Amino acid sequence: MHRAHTAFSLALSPMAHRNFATWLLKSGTSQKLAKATAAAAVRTYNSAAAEPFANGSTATYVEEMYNAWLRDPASVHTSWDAYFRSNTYTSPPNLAPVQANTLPLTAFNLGGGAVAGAAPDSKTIDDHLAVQAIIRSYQIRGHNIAHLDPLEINSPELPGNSSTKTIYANFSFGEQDMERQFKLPSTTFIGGDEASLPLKEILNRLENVYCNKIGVEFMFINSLEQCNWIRKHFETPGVLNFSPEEKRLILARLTRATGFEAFLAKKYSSEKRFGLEGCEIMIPALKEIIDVSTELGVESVIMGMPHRGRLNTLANVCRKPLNQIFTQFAGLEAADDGSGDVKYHLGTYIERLNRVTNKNIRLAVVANPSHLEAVDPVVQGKTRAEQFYRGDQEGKKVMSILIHGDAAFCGQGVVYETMHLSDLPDYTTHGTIHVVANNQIGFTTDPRFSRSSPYCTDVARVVNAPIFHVNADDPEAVMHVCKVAAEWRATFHKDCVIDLVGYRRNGHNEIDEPMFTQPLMYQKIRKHKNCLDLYADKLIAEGTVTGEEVKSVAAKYENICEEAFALAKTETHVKYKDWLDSPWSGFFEGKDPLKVAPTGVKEETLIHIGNRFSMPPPNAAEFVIHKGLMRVLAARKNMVDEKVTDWALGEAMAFGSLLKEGIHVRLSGQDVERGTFSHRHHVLHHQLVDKATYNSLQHMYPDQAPYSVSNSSLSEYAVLGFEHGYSMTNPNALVLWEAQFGDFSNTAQSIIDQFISSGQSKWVRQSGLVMLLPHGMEGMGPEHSSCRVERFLQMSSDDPDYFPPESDEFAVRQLHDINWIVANCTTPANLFHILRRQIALPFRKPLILCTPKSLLRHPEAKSPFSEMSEGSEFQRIIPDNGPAGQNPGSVKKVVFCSGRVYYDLTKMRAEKQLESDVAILRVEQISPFPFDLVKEQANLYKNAELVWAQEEHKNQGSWTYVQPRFLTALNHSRDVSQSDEPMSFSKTTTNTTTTTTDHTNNESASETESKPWLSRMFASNKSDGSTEGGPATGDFNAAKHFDLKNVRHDFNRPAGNAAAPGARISKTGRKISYTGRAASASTATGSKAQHIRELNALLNDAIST
Ligand SMILES: Cc1ncc(C[n+]2csc(CCOP(=O)(O)OP(=O)(O)O)c2C)c(N)n1
Ligand SMILES: [Mg+2]
Repeated sequence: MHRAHTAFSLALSPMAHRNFATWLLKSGTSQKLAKATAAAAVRTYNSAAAEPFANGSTATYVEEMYNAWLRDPASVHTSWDAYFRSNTYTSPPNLAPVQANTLPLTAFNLGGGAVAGAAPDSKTIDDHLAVQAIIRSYQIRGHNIAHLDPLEINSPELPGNSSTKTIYANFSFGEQDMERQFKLPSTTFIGGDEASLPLKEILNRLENVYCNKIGVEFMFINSLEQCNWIRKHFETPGVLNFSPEEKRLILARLTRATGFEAFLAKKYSSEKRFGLEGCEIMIPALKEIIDVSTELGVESVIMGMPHRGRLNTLANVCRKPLNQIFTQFAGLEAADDGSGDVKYHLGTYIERLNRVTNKNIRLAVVANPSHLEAVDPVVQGKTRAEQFYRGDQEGKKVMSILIHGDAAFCGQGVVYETMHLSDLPDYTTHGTIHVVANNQIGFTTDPRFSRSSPYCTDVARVVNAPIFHVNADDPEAVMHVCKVAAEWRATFHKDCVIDLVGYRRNGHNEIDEPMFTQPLMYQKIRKHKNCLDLYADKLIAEGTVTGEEVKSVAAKYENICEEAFALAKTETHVKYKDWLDSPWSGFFEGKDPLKVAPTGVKEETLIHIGNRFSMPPPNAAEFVIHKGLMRVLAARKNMVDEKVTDWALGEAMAFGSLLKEGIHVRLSGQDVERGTFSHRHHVLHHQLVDKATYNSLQHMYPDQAPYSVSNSSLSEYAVLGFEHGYSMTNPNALVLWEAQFGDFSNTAQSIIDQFISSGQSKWVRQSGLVMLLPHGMEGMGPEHSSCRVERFLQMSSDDPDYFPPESDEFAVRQLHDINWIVANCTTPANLFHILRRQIALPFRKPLILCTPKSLLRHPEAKSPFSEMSEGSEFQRIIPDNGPAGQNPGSVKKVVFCSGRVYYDLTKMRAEKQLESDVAILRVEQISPFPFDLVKEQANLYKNAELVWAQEEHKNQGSWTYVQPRFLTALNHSRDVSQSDEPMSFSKTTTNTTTTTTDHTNNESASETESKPWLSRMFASNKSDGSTEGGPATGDFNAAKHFDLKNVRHDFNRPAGNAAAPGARISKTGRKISYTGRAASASTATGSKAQHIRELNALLNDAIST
């Protein structure tokens, strides 16, 4: 199209006019060709470009001509010029034949009346070109008219008519031409061993291949090799022939898929299960993909999928024990901790023998939230990690399959973002097979209102993935497509899409009424036989199976279900662990669950890493480094000599020491290799040689673990999800994602909310992922300032009113119990320790780390090696070590703060010469809140006023999180509780006996009974004295007491003066006041002057006594 347009827009040269005036005036192609051949007869040129049209028979040659003509129309033979001007030529270069077609032109004479060996007449050439164009037209547009829709709502009325119109409207062949023999071009495989076929047969075969139940969309692919591969796999005669055994296997699998849904419908008629009815073929389809892939060497398949057909997939693809699945319907109490999740979200991991290939296979279905498609990048990250740990560099052993709903696949942007990772060196999983369970509806909305693209799969075109549309009512067509998809992936290691076009027999879920919104569609569906019956009828009719066999296979499966159902009834509890998608075998076993390994390292290790990190590549003489970087390296070396570290060096020390200990480190995000703020420089670039780089952290020790640092695509959602998935695979790795600026992390909010903050609670799955979020109000305007730490803190699950029992294990116990860690470190040493602590912990928790911008180069934000060497550790609170700290009794004011504002505060304190009067304490680990240390410090400064100072606005930053926790810490007691359960990581629990997701007031008595928290709320006061002023510390469970009196008290408690800075007065009189900016809708002001004015005001307020 583009080419044609270019051709037309070229101005005709006068020369061209002279030579081709007659040509252009005539309309028929044969006339044009006649002229062209005539011209060829009288002119001879040496160069290829000067050769006439009729001599050029290879596509590459034609392409050459075309390019030459584009550059200068006069440079080619006049006949070529005329041909290109006629706009007949549209073929892109990728569609030229693979090998040179050396066919002499005389070969076109195939009994069309011409004398053998003689030059063909122009009509013969013309007709052959027309046939070629028709073949190509089928390949390009056949899918548009293929019979893809089982309901025939969107199918063409008559294939003949449609083909004529869509495929070859521009070419006219009559009945008399149908028996004519045509030479087949090398761009088609329909002939098999035949070099030529009668036109009728050509059209028949093309019609069958491209316009029947399969629609292949592939001609947009930029690779000729790939296009030919696809043509071959669909066009070769006989590809759709199945043996009777294969047919029986398909039937058996379809029977199970259908039987499973029917069994659930019978036993749990009022339960939501998001059945697959209308697209049951997806189960045999997945099995076929797995069979073929296993045969081709794959040993592990990681799948991501939404609600639809999930239980069926677990049962019949993964072969998860049916009784475990049925137990999920029983509404049993969980045997393990956590909130759990609904049954159609849970993950699984199974290792089993593939009976078809007789090879062992591992299948994982990754747990996923309701948020459609959010699991896609997570699956990719997990797959990538598994490939990495197995040394599977080409994805031959581990692969991913992503299953999508039609509406979500085209509607959710993360699909596009994930697709764009597919070919990036550090993110590729070497080909994903996407399967769309296309039921032609999303909830109540049909495609006419839910997408602007013709297909729901068009997003895949951007990465040149072939798309195989197939009618889900034709099991054999589906199996063929799946086989090709698996072979495609194994051959090219690129994504491809299977679009299973089916329908949805019921409503969105089994309780929904679809006739409300899609009456006509559902009238059709009601009359439509299901796929199993259609296929069984077909196989019976052709004699492959008998009716009795069909019935007996179905009955056998029903028996299996009944047995499992009986077994499920004997279960008393569900176990979330049975649903774990990423077991870490050996990680937890034999470990003291509360013992943290030391994070300090030998000084010589620091020196070694520091020296390596500041060295140019070993072949420095040839490797030309930028002068500015030479200075950076020299400055690093100076620091190492002086035994101090800045931020970048501290981070490198953490990475380097972990790598030394065999811990794989992976840092990913936008521009992380250099670092947004040009401070990191992990990858040195040869200034003269493209792609020649050096990464010193990969060369610290000969036996170190691998280090990978990767600039990512400009996506937060997909890349954060990817790294989360990566972190799930192996606990012995430090996986970090860095936001360019912290605020951009909100485009990945679903990953944060649905996976990172709540994954452990919902799916008993841990992750030690680190999110590095540049944060700090530095006058850069509303964006680029705040990572919105308040949001992360709001999702922290430590109870503000509960002071856990004090013991030596206080800190680690808190970490163990919380959902994630939120910190804002002010020193490189603390950064070093907190990163190392991620691995030193005997469990894994995500770490949300606010990171600095200006502090990266701040002369005071440096740490001596002594703070990182053996015996040192992470400091949750950094006390005041100056004059105030040394003489706490006389301190008038204690300023608690977190993050970079500390340096502004100390500067202001020095300016005011209040070093002895004002103590400044840094809360480095904000969550879980260091109750014990806050209490200890507050007690130390007995007479001082306590202030929380923050640079963020009052409704932002840490204030709303720390305020109630300060009160609890200062009183050293539990204040007033709203719940007798500790706070939870995930919003609701899903086990039907413990909670409800329906927040209506229609609580029946039985509901009250089934919800302990609710019944306790209305129970009589059974106070054991642990309410107001109750036990300061003690047993966690005892301290969870709760009664109505407390609730009332809490509801009625004055909320404090929100407008004025300050003050919730605690019961013992100790209070913490707020100093800082007023609440605001925006994160920062756009004006630098205003920023400075506000900052000065808050510093003054905070420091003045
Ligand atoms: C991000 C997101 N938005 C909205 C929803 C609510 N929702 C659940 S299923 C559904 C329809 C999905 O349609 P489709 O992708 O075609 O899958 P189907 O249910 O038809 O299998 C919607 C809108 C959701 N789960 N996730
Ligand atoms: Mg749908």
